Amino acid sequence: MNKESVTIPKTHPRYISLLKREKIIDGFNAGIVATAGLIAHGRGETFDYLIGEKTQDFAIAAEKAAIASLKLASNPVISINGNVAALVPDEIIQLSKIVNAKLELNLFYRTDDRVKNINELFLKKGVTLLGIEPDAKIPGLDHKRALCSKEGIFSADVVLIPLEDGDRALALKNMNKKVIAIDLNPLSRTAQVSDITIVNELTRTVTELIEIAKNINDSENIIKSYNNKKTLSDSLKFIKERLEYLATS
Ligand code: PTJ
Repeated sequence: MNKESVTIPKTHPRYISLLKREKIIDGFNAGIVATAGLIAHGRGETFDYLIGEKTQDFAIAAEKAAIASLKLASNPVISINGNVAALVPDEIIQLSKIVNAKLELNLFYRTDDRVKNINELFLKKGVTLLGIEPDAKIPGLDHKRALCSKEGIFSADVVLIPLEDGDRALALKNMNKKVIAIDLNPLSRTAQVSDITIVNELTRTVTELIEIAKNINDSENIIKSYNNKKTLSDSLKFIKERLEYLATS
C-alpha cells in the first residue's frame, strides 16, 4: 500500500475531478486498476479540460444512439476493465440491467490477480462477470487481451467499450460487431474506428446513459439519423472554438 492520506474538502473547486482521481488511486492500491490505468486517467483529465469538463451536445447525440443500439441489440455486452471497475461499478451494473446487456471482464493488462480482484468486487455486488474463465479469442489480437467469452463478447452483436485500446476496438469491428466507445480523446484510434463514439467522461456518461435508457423511444430513427463522423468532427470543432475563445477573451 502506497497511499497518501488526503481528505478532499467538498469546497475544493475541483472536488469532483479530484474524487475520481482518488477512486482510481484506490483502485490501483486494491489491485483493480492497471499501472497504465493511472496514465490513461491523466490523459482523460486533459481531454476533459478541453471540453470544459461538461457533457456537450455531440456527446448527448452519441449517448442517445448508444442506448438505441444497445436496446435493439440481440446480444449486447458491456466490457469491463480496471478503470471502469474503479470508477463506476454500481452504475455500470445498473446500466446493464436497464438495457439487458451482459457484463464481461476484458483486460488489456490481464493478470490473474487483477481478474480475481475485479471478479470479487462484482461478486460482492451480486453480479457474475463473463470472461473470468475465457473460452474464446478475438481473432487478430496477440496475447491475453484477445481472451473473451463465447456467450459474451465473442458472439455479441453490439459491444460497449469504455476506455478501450485501439487494436482491440478494430479487432471487434473486424468481427462485424457494432462498437460503441466511451473515450475523451476524439483522436484516439478507438474513437476513430468505432461506430458510435461518446466523447465524454466515463462517470458522467454512464449516469446519463442510465437516464436516457429510462426515457428513450424511437430507437430505429435515432440510429438511422446518427452520423459518427459528424460527432467526431463536432467534438474537434468544439475544442478548437473553445480554445480560440479562451485564447482571445
Ligand atoms: O484495465 P485494463 O488492463 O483493461 O487497462 C485499461 C487501460 C485504460 C489502461 C487500457 O485500455 C489502455 O491502455 O487504454 P488507453 O490506450 O490508455 O486508452 C484509454 C483512453 O481512455 C484514452 O484515450 C483516454 O483519454 C481515455 N480516458 C481516460 N480516462 C477516461 C477516458 N475517457 C473517458 N472517461 C475517462 N474517465
